Amino acid sequence: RGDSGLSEINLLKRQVSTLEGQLRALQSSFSKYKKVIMFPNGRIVGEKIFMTSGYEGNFDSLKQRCSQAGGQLASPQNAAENAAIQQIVVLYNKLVFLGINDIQTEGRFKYLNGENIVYSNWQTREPNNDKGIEDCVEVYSSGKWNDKSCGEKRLIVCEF
Ligand code: 289
Ligand code: CA
Repeated sequence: RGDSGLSEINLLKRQVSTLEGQLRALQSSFSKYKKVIMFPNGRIVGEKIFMTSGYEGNFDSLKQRCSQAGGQLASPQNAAENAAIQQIVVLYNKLVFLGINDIQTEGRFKYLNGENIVYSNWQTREPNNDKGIEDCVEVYSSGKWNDKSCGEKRLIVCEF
């Protein structure tokens, strides 16, 4: 009984050490695949991944495409997330629309889930609802935000 208990422990030790080796190999291969997949169109910030496909369209079309892909239109909640989106704007030299708007109540900007925004990075004198038709939010190459007509075409950036 004593001997068989010991050999069972030794067997388990060998199995754990094999699994540890396999886990290390998986981790190193996953880290490489992450780099490949993120190059050059994706950015990782904490748990979030921002990604563009290069598609351009109006707000509704961008929103639909992100949701069809299982994500949502980029909705930065802090400066680091906004900086990641800004990098994509600069890389493509194209402005993007965020998953933020004040369609429901003028001047009250919300995420797509209806919650009030917790972070903003407005350009000076924005949002100005120019001509009374600006309910969506575009990001300039400076990372600053401008409210803009949702019918304009902008670069897609989804978050996953
Ligand atoms: O149609 C007006 C927009 O193109 C933008 O024009 C100016 O840059 C500013 O008035 C912006 O607020 C405005 O969205
Ligand atoms: Ca504006």
